[in-house]
Amino acid sequence: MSLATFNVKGMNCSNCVDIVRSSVGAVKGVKNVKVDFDSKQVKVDFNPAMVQEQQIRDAITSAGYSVQ
Ligand SMILES: [Cu+2]
Repeated sequence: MSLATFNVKGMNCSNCVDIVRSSVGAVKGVKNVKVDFDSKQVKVDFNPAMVQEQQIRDAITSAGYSVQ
């Protein structure tokens, strides 16, 4: 398992948090997603044999948010 932290821009309410969490959680190979609204950090546990960090970034940007 790998852990990656993403700084996400554009989350401004709890609904955004839910959207980011479910979008990233739907990526195959992602095991756990923690979204911290205050720090705007998204911590993702994933299986590096199944998914790469770039695909997680893509899921966040596809949902309408940007990753720094
Ligand atoms: Cu929102």
